[in-house]
Amino acid sequence: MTVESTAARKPRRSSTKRVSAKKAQQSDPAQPELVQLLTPEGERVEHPDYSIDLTPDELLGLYRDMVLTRRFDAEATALQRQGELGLWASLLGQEAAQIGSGRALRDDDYVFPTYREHGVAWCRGVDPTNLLGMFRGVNHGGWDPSTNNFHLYTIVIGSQTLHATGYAMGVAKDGADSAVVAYFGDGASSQGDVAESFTFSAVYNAPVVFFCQNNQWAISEPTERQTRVPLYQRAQGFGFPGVRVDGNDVLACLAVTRDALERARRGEGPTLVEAFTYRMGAHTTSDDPTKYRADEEREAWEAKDPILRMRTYLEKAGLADAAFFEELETESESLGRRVREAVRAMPDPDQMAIFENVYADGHALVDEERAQFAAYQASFAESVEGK
Ligand SMILES: Cc1ncc(C[n+]2csc(CCOP(=O)(O)OP(=O)(O)O)c2C)c(N)n1
Ligand SMILES: [Mg+2]
Repeated sequence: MTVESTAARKPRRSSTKRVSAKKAQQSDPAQPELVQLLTPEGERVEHPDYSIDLTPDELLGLYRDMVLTRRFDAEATALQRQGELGLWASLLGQEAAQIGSGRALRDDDYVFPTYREHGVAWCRGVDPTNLLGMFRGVNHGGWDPSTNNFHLYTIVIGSQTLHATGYAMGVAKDGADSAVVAYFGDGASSQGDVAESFTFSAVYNAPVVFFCQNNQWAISEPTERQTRVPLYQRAQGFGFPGVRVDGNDVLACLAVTRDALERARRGEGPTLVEAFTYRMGAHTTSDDPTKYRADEEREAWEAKDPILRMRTYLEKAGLADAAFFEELETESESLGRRVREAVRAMPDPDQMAIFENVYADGHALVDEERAQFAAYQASFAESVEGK
């Protein structure tokens, strides 16, 4: 397939429920390109190109996923403040983007995350306690990527988009119909690696979905320092479709990601999804956002909270009663307790273990460094004995 044949084609979902573009309620006239199925007020709206039809249990499940992910994230932030973790990168505010896209995946799909994809990890079945070892400094990752098709967290900004592209090219060569998702941020979109992965995936028609969480900030740099055009429009120049979705709307994120994954499975190549969202907390626990952004901005986004709007919708639709929310609260608290206890019980690693798994086989430089470190450690024992 040529690049031209995939160029700027807007993905469409075959659905009997589709309503005409004119009839569709556009809840945010200021952003007509934003795909939305649930307004900030919790009102269900239709979109001409994307529809979704979920059972009550599936809707409750999405809400539960978001609540438990937020609870886990809050516990991790508290554990860092108590000195139990060295660092934490909170996903606060991005629950809908991650749960919506994460629940669109099939088991055989493969995910390449950044360091903030705790909600996607949850959807992949990675035990949350396993995410914390790296942030406590007791291991290099904490889970086997092949068990849940969820790669290790990647700190080198944008590099995972290249890994995802290469992996997706391999999937296509195998003749499989699974797809790959590369998560990255608005700041990462300025990296050369991301531009290269866009080019390669387009010309090789790789089954990859580029899922950009535009949370408006790259540490202290706002999105206007990354781009002059809306990020989703970048895809057009590379010859594949881009779509901007309300990243605080779990239903729209699910529908749009599903559509992009199906497109990839059909052999129609990559899609860029820009989930328009907001980082409600600090970049990491080492950051103080009050130094560079106004409180009013955060307050405006609080009104668009992804969990609150889903709760309003569930209540209004009569899908959840007080007992449901109470049970979930109890479940959240026990998750928090389990995570806290698991982190505190994590054993310190053998100090020499840091040299393991650097390379698959032996390496002269690593051997040299291991020997130097062993001698350094031994020097303490000698000086204690010599006294
Ligand atoms: C190649 C590289 N350059 C710089 C950094 C330092 N750094 C860590 S996070 C970050 C900002 C990333 O912003 P964005 O892509 O928007 O993701 P977010 O943290 O907002 O989720 C930077 C510059 C890094 N980790 N890797
Ligand atoms: Mg960002």
